[in-house]
Amino acid sequence: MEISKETIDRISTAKTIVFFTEAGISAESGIPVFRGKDGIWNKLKPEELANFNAFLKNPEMVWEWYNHRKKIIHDSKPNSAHLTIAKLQNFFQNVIVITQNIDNLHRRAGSKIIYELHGNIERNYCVKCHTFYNQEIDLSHGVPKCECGGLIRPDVVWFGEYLPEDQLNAAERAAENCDVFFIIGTSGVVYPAASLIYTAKENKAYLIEINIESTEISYLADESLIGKAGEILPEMLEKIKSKIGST
Ligand code: BV8
Ligand code: ZN
Repeated sequence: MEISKETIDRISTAKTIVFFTEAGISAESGIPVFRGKDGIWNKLKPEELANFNAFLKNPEMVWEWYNHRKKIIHDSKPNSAHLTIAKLQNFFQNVIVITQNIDNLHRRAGSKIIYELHGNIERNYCVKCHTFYNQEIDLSHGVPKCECGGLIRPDVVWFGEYLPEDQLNAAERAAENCDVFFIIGTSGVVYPAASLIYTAKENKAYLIEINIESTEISYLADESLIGKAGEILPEMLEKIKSKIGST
């Protein structure tokens, strides 16, 4: 993979590096992405699944979908892309992950600073009293209910719902104050998360896109690397290590 000298220089001299990641970074862990030929949403539309009204109308179907995804995630492992991002913490002052993924793979890979913009599939809460239920959800007795009688839902952000303010504000600050901003495995169409790319650009960060194809935001990147994140990132780490002379 041809990575420009400018890119290696910019990374090697960076103090703060942000990794903005999406479904594509988890594809090599066996977790299906949303769009594209085998995307989850080919079968069902997002509005039928990832939104609160769909949940109220048919909580069984929505829970079936999330439990299906939980099983896939439970059996998956962080791939070399997640692991390389975690390793980079040993070489740079600040390595920050901003993810739209709900699969917890960055945390399992060892990343320390992670802003989860769209929640986390391993957490659940009662829609009525907001009590958290983070043990495995058993669907054998129908839709899980709280002691107060309220429905229990996954702690993920659905379409039409606000992102967690603390995570979004922290992500904004990171995008405003970083030297290098990686955009990995996203089609860049879901907002307000995608607006962080423009924030990083305005802050004069060096933007590096890693994707298996070019996207709507490729024009913003200072370098667009076409290929699998799990292959490009480990190769990039080797080039950086030889550049900064660490063993
Ligand atoms: C909201 C959690 C305020 C649930 C998800 C402008 C401003 C604000 C809002 C909007 C706006 N325009 C439209 C909206 C509404 C909406 C939106 O953005 N719609 C889109 C579809 C146009 N946004 C919202 O509703 C957000 N909330 O705005 O609140 C508000 C409140 C009330 C009223 C009005 C406004 C909430 C959005 C969050 C939805 N929740 N996930 C769950 O996961 O179940 S979104 C979900 O879909 C993901 O989190 C992700 O964000 C998105 C999918 O995107 P991608 O990850 O990019 O997936 P995709 O398959 O498209 O792409 C994968 C990429 O990887 C591809 O490019 C592929 O080439 C690449 N790839 C594949 N393999 C690899 C690879 N790359 C590298 N290596 C590989 N191996
Ligand atoms: Zn309750």
